[in-house]
Order: sequence, then structure tokens, then C-alpha cells
Amino acid sequence: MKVIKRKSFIAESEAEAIRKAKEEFGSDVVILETKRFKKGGFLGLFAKKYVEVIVGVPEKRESDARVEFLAKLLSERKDSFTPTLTDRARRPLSNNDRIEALERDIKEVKELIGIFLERLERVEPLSRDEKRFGEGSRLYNFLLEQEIKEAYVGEILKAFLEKGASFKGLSWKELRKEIAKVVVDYIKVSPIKLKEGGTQVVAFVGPTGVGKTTTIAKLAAIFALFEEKKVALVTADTYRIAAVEQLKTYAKIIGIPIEVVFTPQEVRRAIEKHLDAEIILMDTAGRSHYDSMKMSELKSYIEASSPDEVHLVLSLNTKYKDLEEIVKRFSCVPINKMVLTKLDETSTFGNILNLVRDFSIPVSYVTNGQDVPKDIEVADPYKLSEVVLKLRGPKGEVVED
Ligand SMILES: Nc1nc2c(ncn2[C@@H]2O[C@H](COP(=O)(O)OP(=O)(O)OP(=O)(O)O)[C@@H](O)[C@H]2O)c(=O)[nH]1
Ligand SMILES: [Mg+2]
Repeated sequence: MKVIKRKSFIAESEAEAIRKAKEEFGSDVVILETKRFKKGGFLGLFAKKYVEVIVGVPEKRESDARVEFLAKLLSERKDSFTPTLTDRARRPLSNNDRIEALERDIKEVKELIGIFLERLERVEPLSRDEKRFGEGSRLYNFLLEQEIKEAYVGEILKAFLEKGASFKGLSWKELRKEIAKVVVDYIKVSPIKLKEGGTQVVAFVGPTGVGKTTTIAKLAAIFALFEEKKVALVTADTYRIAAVEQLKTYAKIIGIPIEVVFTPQEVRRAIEKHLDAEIILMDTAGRSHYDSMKMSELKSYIEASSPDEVHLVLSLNTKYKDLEEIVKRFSCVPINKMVLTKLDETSTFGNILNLVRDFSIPVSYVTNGQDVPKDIEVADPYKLSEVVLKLRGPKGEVVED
């Protein structure tokens, strides 16, 4: 054992001196020498007895540091790794259940320890701080910087390690590619599905200014001009005159019909008028999700049109707390897909992952600019996971390091 520091502690008893030493250096200190002596008094009388203990601080072994790191990781991540433990703890259990649950928990913990020990064995030899865990630590911080929720960062790393993967020997880019392969499983997508011989009615809802009308114009152009489908537009976005004109202009350029409706009853009639279309795209006025009057008005429009799909349009340049609140409030209508807009106006894409994990709503399209019809893409889980990992830019272009 190598001692890296020595220090002397003086007290009235040996136990007291050792206590002081442990307080300063932790319980690993080793006693190197003990000396007793007297001090004070008069002519050798009444002198007080003292003990000097010289302790040594041993160098931390690599394995100790690893175990310490492991314990820290396990305690920090315990909620995200083993959510079932807390769920189970909530309901009353019979004795048999308890034993079974305990056995399961022990197995889980053993597995986790196994994974981490194996993983720690493979990392660079421990040196100092940041460098200690090589690219693993860099990756952990990088994922947090992308504003992925901490619990999901834990989940991703756990899934990566469970695949038997290692951080060692991979370049920073290769490592992110491997992580993208894990993230891809979380990103569910579902573009508009057209019916065989019927009309697919698709409504778009969302907060003000997120890009609903622009997205509809892009989709209308793609379906009508590129896919040669019969398209009709219905707009209930009559809150602003300019909004109606905006969509009318696009309809005229594309060469498709548009109905402007002012009441829920009119929506039904407008849809029935265009049942020969293969797809009807319906625009709605942007609503502040905190305005409950406007939200219930939106609900009656949606109920009246009974759409096959309702896409919630969300701008990715919104902070996650607000996105969460928007999804919750807009859930008063039956949302089944999400359009993510303005990817070109943000620099972190972790919210894509947070949204799909928190709400299990698939992404239909992503938009990345103002140009109609160019700046829209069908959501692709592989591309999106690479966007999250910064291997691709917001327009899907491969990023060269
Ligand atoms: N940078 C960028 N701008 C976009 C994108 N999509 C839409 N916009 C712009 O965002 C602004 C608002 O777009 P609209 O389509 O009018 O938004 P909306 O949701 O219909 O707005 P309201 O009807 O007022 O609720 C316009 O200036 C669009 O050009 C996008 O993907 N990227
Ligand atoms: Mg609009």
C-alpha cells in the first residue's frame, strides 16, 4: 500500500486523535505511529498526558474509485433505471409477492452492477476528473446539453450498455452514431395515410404562430402537385383576415379548392361538399392554450369535422415546460400525430425525444424553413435520431466534423 500523505494528530486519548484523523481524511487512514508524552505541570508534577498519532492516507486504488463511481451512478440513476421498484412499493403486497418482488429487485440490481462493472473495466485507466471516464462522461454531458431529460439520458446509456457496447475504441462521431441507433427506437413516426377510395380528413391544431397554415400549404402542394392527389382545403382560421388570404393565395397557386368556414356547422357542410377529394386539409386558428373559451371553440370545430387525423403542430423553438403544457391542454381534442416545426430556429433537438417519450404521440412531419413547399420532410426516425445527436443538421444534411 502506498501512503500519499502523513499527518500527526495530538489529543488527550488515542481514540480522540484517531477520530480527528478520520474526520479529516475519511475512514481509510492507517495508523503509522503512536507516541505518548506529558506536557505542562510543575517540576514534573501535574503534567497532562497526551497521545500523538501519526496517520498515513493511502493512495486510492483504481478499483475503489470505480466502486465509488458505480455506487454514485446507481444511487443517482436509481429512479430512471428501476421505475418498477417505486411502482411496486405503492401497492400492498402479500408475503409471497414481497419475496418475489425482492428477488426481482435484487436480480435487477445485480444485473445493473454487472453491466456497470463490465463497462468500467473497459474504460480508459482512471486518471482525473473529466478524463476519468473517457468519452462516456463527455457523452453524458453532451446528451444533457441537447436538453434531453436526465431520466432519458440514463435510459439511453443503460440501453447502450445493455447491448454489450463499450465507449472504448470509438471516435466521438462513431459513439454518437451508436447512441443514435438506441435513440431511433424511441422515435415513432406516422405520416398522413390516405384511404383507398375515400376521403382522409386531416385537421391541424396548435398554438399561435407555430406554422400551421404554412405546413398545410406545403402539404397541399406536395399532395396535389407531386403526388397528383385530389386535395381540398378548409379553413376555420378566420381570426385574422390575412390568415384567410394567406391560404387562399396558396390554394390559387396550387390550383385546389378552399372553403372558408365561420361556424362548426359550416365545417361539416364544407367537408361534405368535397368528399370527392382524396385528402381534405383543415386549418384552424392558433389558440392560446391558456384561453379555455377558445379551446372549447376549437373542440366544437374538431367534433363537427370528425377528422380521421388531428395533427398538433408544435414549434421546436419552444422551451420544454411550455411544450409539455401545450400538449396537455390541446389533448382536449383527440390528438394523434405531431408536426414539429422550425427545426431551423433552434440549436438543440432533445425535445423531439422528450416529446415522443413523454406523450407517445408519433411525429408526422418536420419543417425546417419558411419556403413552401420545399421546407418540409416526412418524419424519419433514423434522420431524426441523428439530428438529436447532431450528426445531421435541421435540414437533414449530414454534418461533417
Ligand atoms: N423558420 C421557420 N419559419 C416557419 C416555419 N414554419 C412556419 N414558419 C413561419 O412562421 C410564421 C407563422 O407561420 P403560420 O403558418 O402563419 O403559423 P400559424 O400557426 O398558422 O399561425 P396562426 O394561424 O396565427 O396561429 C410565418 O412567418 C412562417 O413563414 C419553419 O419551419 N421555419
Ligand atoms: Mg394560421
